Amino acid sequence: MATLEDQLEELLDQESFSPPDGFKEQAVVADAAIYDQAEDYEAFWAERASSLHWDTKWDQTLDWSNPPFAKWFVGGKLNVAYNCVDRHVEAGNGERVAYHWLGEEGEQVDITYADLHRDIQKFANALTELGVSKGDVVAIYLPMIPEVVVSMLACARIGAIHNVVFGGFSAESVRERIEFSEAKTLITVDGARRKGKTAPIKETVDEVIGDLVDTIVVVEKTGNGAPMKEGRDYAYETLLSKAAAEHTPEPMDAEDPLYILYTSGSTAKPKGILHTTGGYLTGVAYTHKAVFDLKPEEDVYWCAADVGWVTGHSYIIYGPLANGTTSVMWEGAPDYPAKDIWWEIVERFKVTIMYCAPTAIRACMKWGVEHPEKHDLSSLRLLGTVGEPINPKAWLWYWKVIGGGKAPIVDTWWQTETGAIMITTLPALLDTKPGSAGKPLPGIEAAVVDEDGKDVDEGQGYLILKRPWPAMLRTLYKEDDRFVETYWAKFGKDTYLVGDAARKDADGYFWIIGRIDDVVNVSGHRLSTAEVESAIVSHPKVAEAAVIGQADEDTGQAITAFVTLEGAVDDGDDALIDEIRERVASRIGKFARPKRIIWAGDLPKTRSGKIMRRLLRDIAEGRELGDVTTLRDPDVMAQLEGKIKERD
Ligand code: 6R9
Repeated sequence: MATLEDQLEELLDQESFSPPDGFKEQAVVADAAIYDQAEDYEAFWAERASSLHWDTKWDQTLDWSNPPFAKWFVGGKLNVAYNCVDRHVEAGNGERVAYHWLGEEGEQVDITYADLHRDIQKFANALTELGVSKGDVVAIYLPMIPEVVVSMLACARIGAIHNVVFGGFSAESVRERIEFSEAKTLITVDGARRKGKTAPIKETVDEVIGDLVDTIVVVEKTGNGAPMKEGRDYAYETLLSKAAAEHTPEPMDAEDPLYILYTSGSTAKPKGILHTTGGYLTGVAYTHKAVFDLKPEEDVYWCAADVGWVTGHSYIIYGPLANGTTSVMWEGAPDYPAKDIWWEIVERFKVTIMYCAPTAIRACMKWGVEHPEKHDLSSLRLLGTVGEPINPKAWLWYWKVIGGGKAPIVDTWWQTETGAIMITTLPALLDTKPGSAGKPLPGIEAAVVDEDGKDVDEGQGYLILKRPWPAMLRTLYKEDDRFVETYWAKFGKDTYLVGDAARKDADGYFWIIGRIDDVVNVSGHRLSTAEVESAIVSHPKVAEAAVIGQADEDTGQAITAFVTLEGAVDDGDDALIDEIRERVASRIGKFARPKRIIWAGDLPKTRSGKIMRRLLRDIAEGRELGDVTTLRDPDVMAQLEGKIKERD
């Protein structure tokens, strides 16, 4: 029998994959006419918005009279928390599980829509009592615990703007984001569990917070005796137990802010992406249902991201809840208590739809098939990825090993800024091509353009979005000028500059190449780091690779590849270097062959799993290392420096 490697190797030549038999017949979106119908995009989005509950209907679908400042569903009023929770309870679905929450030590809590309804109302009352009102910013710094859901929705219920900071960020970053957003209230936790240890979150926050906030609500989760300051700090449970049970949701204007989420830009200062109420909820509810082919009564959906990223906001919280979904929420890491925990979760809850990042898939590949093979994954019927381009080898592994070759993969391209998925394959309607995100969703117009903004029919260039869409960011919080300059200056005020390079193929499929700054120029040949990486990892012995353009006297830039090998093997030999270079030569061309290959035990990644190529460029070119504070594991850099010295 052919080994898995052989099978995957063979599949690498298969250009596209069709939905499995019978998929279309049962799909939520099964008629390709939707793409044409959505050409009248205002009417299309108005129809999607109608599936939400509006207290007052809008009088104008889109006001684009002052681009790039869009207003959607002008004059409409609605409440996000009401739409995500109350209306399901009122429809008789209160006993449906919203989240199967699983804690690191194996504790399971099934949280129903009625449970959420009860706690959110109480917490909304408690926040109001504490003086938080409509339009105030509330910072949330919580791990993956049920209280994070309640906190976000309680804010939405009273019209406060939440500013969630990913739990893996340092207290210093929290302070900075509180300062930028002028939040006066912080919701945090006494301690956060991670891989068997407890991090003293509250204590660390206290060290940097000074008198920046007036109020801190502390979820006493681990009982680690965190310090509480009289008159400023309040225990979440105590507040809840004292709060009145009923709360009337605040009817919000469609354009009232829902949240701010900070994300990195090309300068050091993070950008405060601002999302509003009606358009955002319309965008996430529709895409969640259509892209994941969601049947709320049957599916068990699991997005394995963290709520602190936009993926968590849109596809753990708002999209799924708006659709009345039953989700899984996992507190911990993918390799604790063991490397098969993800697959144990899939088996235990009979997960039908799974959504995660390519970096996680590559980690699982590296750990080996024995972990998923221990579990029954047959419930899975749809798989999704997000966050970075996925190389065909990881795609095929996900498809074959996890999906058993019967679950379509949706590779979803979008950004914090876009709020919702923009480019992907509607699973019943489009074939998938491993490595391509697919086509713009109905209602979305994307294009690849050249330096002058002219459409590139087939080829590569800047990825842009042409029409306003409901879930788009409205501005950068308190930085309107930066908003205009960053996204709308290069090609004009009706063309959103994504910041990614992409290629469009003859079938109109988009292949995301990577951030504009991840493009390498070798002897005048434009190359994407992702493209070269993909070629390198197609070698059976390679687990992961990061490619950078290193300044080179002869060729302008030359390619340096940091390569992690499969299994326990640490360093490769010269023969393997030749094989890898040959692979790249045969897949892309000789000019793309890495000049230097450096064996890396691990790669420097941000906490969201993005490889920090900037740091790799710094060490390859012998520069002082830039800021490493956002790395998941700062030690990786020291190890790599050692490796480079050894070689040079
Ligand atoms: C949702 C999210 C956005 C950037 C984006 C692009 C990269 C995201 C991708 C992808 C290729 C995909 N990206 N999804 N690249 N294929 N399916 O990740 O938001 O953290 O703001 O990152 O991530 O470069 O511009 P965010």
